[in-house]
Amino acid sequence: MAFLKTARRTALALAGVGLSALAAPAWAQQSLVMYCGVQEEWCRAMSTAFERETGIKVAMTRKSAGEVYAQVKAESANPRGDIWWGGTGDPHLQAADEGLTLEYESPNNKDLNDWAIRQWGAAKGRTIGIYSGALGFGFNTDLVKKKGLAEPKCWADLLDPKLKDEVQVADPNSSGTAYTLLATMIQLMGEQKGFDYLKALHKNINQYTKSGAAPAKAASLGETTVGIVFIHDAVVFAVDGAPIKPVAPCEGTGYEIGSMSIIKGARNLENAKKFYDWALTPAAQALAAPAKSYQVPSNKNAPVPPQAPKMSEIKLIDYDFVKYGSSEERRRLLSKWDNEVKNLPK
Ligand code: S7P
Repeated sequence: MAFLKTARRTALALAGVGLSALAAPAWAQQSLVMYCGVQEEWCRAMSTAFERETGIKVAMTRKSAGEVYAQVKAESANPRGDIWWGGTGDPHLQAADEGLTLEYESPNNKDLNDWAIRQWGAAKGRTIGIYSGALGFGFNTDLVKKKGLAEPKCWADLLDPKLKDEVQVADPNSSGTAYTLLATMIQLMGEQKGFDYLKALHKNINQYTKSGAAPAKAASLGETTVGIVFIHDAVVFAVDGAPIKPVAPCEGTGYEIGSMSIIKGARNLENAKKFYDWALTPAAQALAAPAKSYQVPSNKNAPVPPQAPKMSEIKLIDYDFVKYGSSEERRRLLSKWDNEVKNLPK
């Protein structure tokens, strides 16, 4: 009897294995879970084009860079995402540092700009540069005129008491843009003076938003006078005719290397690699500009959108991606910002 029961259980188990073995690969071949860190329109353009070309169904979610990092970390025991595409490089580097993402060398690496490959080297192959863009701000030209203010040109100008409650930026915990601001100020001025700057700026901040690009939209709509954003995010609204002027600050500024990583434990690993290789091609990178995203692409043969701010004309700092993307440093600076800046009375 006992033998019969065991035999029946084994037969059922084998049947189960047989079914799932048949079903799983067919399903897996057709899907990809993508965590997307850029603007919704570009995320959609990428997932739709990839689906069309490969027949692989993409389940895409858009989130800010720090939020995707937090999600990938929270899910690390049971990963749900396959590919993390876009968003500032620092959280990708932090994830690489913590072993949350996978080492991969694409055959398309050979066509990429040096800065994209340096990002890959810094992450020991666990992330790659897909675009770059400089940090700055955009101001509403109508409001500046109406308030009788001089046009802001420098980071120092944003501390003007006349701009009290007139500057908007995101929260660096959720936003890669705002973390880039934090790391930029420290690299420009040193840690003490950088934090002093952020504390003084706090007096003029009307809101710390969740998403990094939101202050550009608010400035274009006249909901804030100044929005600190990546310059290309302000250009989007200027190109559309909104009264916003993008500025590359006179003291110099930091920049991002927008990145892509394969999530460790990806259930659809082969599809993630397919997406990764495809996302590095000139054709895939050319999808940015029609989706109103004006970053500089990492593939040397991809067209640079004419609207993209000219990196060679901007005074860029020598941004230390390894240091500011390291797990320890990013965690330390975010907690210092929470303790010393965010909750300061105004
Ligand atoms: O809008 C495009 C872009 O600025 O968004 C990414 C970035 O992570 C901003 O979003 P969050 O600040 O909300 O994280 C940039 O990589 C990209 O250039």
